[in-house]
Amino acid sequence: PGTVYLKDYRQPDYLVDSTRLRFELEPNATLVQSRLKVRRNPAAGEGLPPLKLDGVNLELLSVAMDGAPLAAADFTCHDEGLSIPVDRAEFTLEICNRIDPEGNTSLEGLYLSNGMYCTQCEAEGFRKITYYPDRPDVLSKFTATIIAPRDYPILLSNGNEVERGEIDGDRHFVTWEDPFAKPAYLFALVAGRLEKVEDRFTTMSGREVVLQIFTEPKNIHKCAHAMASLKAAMRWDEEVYGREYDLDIFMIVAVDHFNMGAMENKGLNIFNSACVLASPETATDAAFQRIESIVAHEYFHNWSGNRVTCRDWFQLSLKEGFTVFRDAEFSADMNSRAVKRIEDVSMLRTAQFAEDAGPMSHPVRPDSYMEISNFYTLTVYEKGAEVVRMIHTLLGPEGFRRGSDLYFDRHDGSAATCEDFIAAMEDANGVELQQFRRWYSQAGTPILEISDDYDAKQQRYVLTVRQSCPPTPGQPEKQPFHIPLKMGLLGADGSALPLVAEGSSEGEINERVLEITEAEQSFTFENIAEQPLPSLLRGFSAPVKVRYDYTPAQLRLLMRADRDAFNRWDASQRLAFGAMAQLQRDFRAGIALQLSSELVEAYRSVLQQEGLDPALVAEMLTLPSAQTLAEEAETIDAEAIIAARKFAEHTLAEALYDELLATYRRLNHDKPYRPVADDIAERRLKNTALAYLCVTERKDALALAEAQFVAATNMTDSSAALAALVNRADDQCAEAALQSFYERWKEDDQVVDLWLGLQSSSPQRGTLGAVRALMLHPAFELTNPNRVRAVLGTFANRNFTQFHQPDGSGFHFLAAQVIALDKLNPQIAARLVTPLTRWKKYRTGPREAMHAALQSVMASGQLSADLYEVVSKSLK
Ligand code: HT7
Ligand code: ZN
Repeated sequence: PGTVYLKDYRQPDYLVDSTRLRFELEPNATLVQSRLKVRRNPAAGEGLPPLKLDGVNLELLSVAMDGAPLAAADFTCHDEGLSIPVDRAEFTLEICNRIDPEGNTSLEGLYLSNGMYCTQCEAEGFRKITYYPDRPDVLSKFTATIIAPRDYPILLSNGNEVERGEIDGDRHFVTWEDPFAKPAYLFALVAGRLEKVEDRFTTMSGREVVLQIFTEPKNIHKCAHAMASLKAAMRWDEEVYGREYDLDIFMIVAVDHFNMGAMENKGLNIFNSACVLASPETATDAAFQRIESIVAHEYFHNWSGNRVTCRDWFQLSLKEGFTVFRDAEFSADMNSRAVKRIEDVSMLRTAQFAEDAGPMSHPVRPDSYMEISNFYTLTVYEKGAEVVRMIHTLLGPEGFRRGSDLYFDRHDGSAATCEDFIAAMEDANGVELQQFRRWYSQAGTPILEISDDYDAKQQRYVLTVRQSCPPTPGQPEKQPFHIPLKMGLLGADGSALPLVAEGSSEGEINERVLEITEAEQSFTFENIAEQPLPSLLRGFSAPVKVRYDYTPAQLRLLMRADRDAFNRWDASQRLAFGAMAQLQRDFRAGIALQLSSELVEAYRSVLQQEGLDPALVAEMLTLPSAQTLAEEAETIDAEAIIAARKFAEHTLAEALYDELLATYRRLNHDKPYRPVADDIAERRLKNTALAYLCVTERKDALALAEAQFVAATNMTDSSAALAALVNRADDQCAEAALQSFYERWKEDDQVVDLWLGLQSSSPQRGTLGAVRALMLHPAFELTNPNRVRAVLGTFANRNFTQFHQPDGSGFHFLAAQVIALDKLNPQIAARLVTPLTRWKKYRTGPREAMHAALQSVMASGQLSADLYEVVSKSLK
C-alpha cells in the first residue's frame, strides 16, 4: 500500500453541489443510484482534468454524463475507482452500482448488523457504497431515497424526511433531504425493525427539536439515560459555547456490530449499542458515565466536526481533539471534576504515552499515513484534547470562548485546518502562538526535569526547568515546546504560600501558570518566608512527564494538603511508583520483598481522613496498573511487575484490613440506584475496599462478596462482587457465581460482554486455555467487535499476568487471532495487534518471543493495508 503525505495536499479538481442517492436494499445485491451535480473547482487551476472518483468493492452497472450513457471505453475503472475524461465545466453524472451488505464484515460502508442495515462512512467508507470524491473537503447537499421491503419499517437518513410512500405493494420508500452541505463521511443510512423513544428539546432561540433514539425492541427500556444525557449536552453547548442545534430532528440509532464507539453523522448519529444502552440492572456506573460522555461527544461534533469539518484527514484532531476536550469539560461539569481528570490522565499516561514512545508514534497532526483508520489514535484524540486544553489554560475561559466563537464564525459551512483553529485563537485574543504550534507537528512526550533552590537569607526561591523530548520515528531532534506549567508552593504545615514572581505587578496569588518556552529556564519567586514544597503541573496542565526528586515525606504532605485535588492523587501515585520500583528491583535481586511503610501509612491516612470525596479516596488507594508501571519502565520486566504489584496489593490488604472493612461497612447501605456523582463515588470506594478485602482470601471477606453478589440490585455492585469472587475465591465458588450470572443475563449483549471480559481479564482464571474456551462459547462471534474486544482485547491489554506468560504462548495466540481477524475486519485486527508492537521495550526473553509472534503475522500472507502498516512499522 502507498503512503499519503500532508505536504501533497491539493484542492479538489471538482466540486459536487448536490448528491441524490437512491438505494434499493437487498442483503446481497443492493442497488445504488447516484445523481451528482458536478462543477469544476475554480480555485483548483486551469483546464479540465479527468474526474477521479473513489470506489472500492463495487460492481459498476452504468455511468451517464448529462443523460448520455458512457461506454466502457469512455472511462477507466480500476480497483480504487473511476477516472472519467471531462469536456465541460459543469455536468450531471449518473452512476448505478451494486453492493453486498451481507458479505461486508469490515463494518465500513453499508453492512448488515443483526438484520439491520447501517452505514459507517468515516473515514473512507463512502467509497464502499458508490463512486464518489470521498474526501472531507468536498461538501455537497445530499438527498437520499431508501426503498426496502415493508418488513423494514424504519428507513432513516440525514436531515428531514420529505416524502414517503408505497412501491408495488410489498415495498415502501422514504426520502430524506439534508439542507446542510456535508462531506460524504457524514452520510448515514439505517433500515430495520426498530422501535424508538422520543422526547423534545427547546433550543435557546425557542425552536423545538424532536429527539429520537432507535433500538431493537428488546432494548427499548435502556434508552432513558442516553436521552437525558443528550438533553444535558444540548443545553451545555448552548451555555458554554453558544452553539445551538440546527435541524428539527436529531436521531440516534443503536447498532450491535460497530468498529468504534459511535459516529456523528449529520442528524443521525449511529452508536455502538454498548455506548448508548443502559439500565441500572445491566450497566455499571462506568458504563453510565461512558454513555453520557459519548452521547455528548457525538452531539458536540454537530459544530466541531460537521458545521466546521476537516480539510483532509491529517487535520483529524481539529475535530476530535477539540471535541474530546469539549466532552471532558462537559463530564467534569456533570460529575466530579477532579475524578474525571484523574481518569483521563491515567489513561493518557498509560496508553497514549506508550503510543508516543512506540513504533507508531506520530504528531497530533500526522505528516503521513498508509491507512487513515490507523490514525484514530489516542494521540489524535486524547493528546489532541490536551493541546486544546493548554490553549484554554493559556488564554483563560473567556479568551478561549472568544477564539472558538471566531473559529466557528469564520469557518462555518467549510472544511478547515488545525492552523485555522490556532489562528482564530490568536486573532480573537491578540496573542501569538507560533511556538505553541509545535504541539501539532512534533511527536513524543516531553520530559521536564525540575530542580529548585531556596535562599533563606534572601527569601528567594528559584525553580529551574529543563525540557527535552525523546526522538520518535522520523523526528530525531525536537525544538522546545511552549508548555503551561501550573504550580503552587506549600509551607511545611501544608498551607499555600503566596507567590510573587520577580518583577510581577500581580498581587498575592497562590497559583501561577509558568510558561516554559526554552530548553532551560528559571523562575524566581520573592518573599518566600520558608523552604517551600512545590506542587507542580497542577491539574496536569500539559501532557508531559515531570521529574522532581520528592521524598516520601514530601509526597505525603502533598497527598494530605495540596489544594489541587489532582496533585493530591498524583502524589499518591508517585509514592506508589517509588515503592513498586523498589519491589521490582528486589525481586530481580532475589531479596525478600518488603513494602515501604510510608506507602502503607499514607494509605491508612487516606482511609482515615475525614471529608474527602470517596471517589478521590478510591483513586488514591488504587495502585498504578501493571500497564502503567510498564509504560514508566526503561525496560519492561513483566515478571517483576507482576510480582511487585501482587505483593504490594497483598501487603496493603492485610495491613489495612480493619480500616478497609470499616469503610466497606460504612458505605454498604441499601439505596435506590442513581447514576449521580455522589452515589457513584460511594459505590466506587465501597467496591475498591471489597476488592482489597478479598485479596486476603479470608473467609469473612469472600462472604461479604458473596452476600453482595446475591443481594445486589444494580450491575455496579453485582459485577464488582463477581470480579472479587472470580479473582480470589476457590474455583467452585467462582464457577457457581459465573454460571448463575450467565444464566440470568445471557440474553443481554452488554452484560454478556462484561461477563466475558471479567473472565479474560482475571489473572487467576483468564488463562490461555480459559480464553480459548471463551472463544468457543456460543456467545462469542469473531465478526462482532464488542465480543472480540471483550475476550481478546481484554486478555492482551488487561490481563498482564496471563498474556505475559514466560513461554510466549500468549503472544503467539494473539498473533494467530489477528491473522484470522484480518480476513474479516482489518480495522479491528490492526488495533488488536498493538500489544505486540511494543516488543522492543521488553527484556530479553519476552522481547524475542513478541518479535517472533509479530513476524509470524507478517509472514502469514497477504495482509490488509491496515494491518500491514502497523506490523511493518513495528518490525523496523
Ligand atoms: N468520528 C467518529 C470516528 C469513527 C470511526 C473511524 C474509523 C472507523 C470507524 C469509525 N466509527 C466512528 C467517532 C468519533 O470520534 O466521534
Ligand atoms: Zn469524535
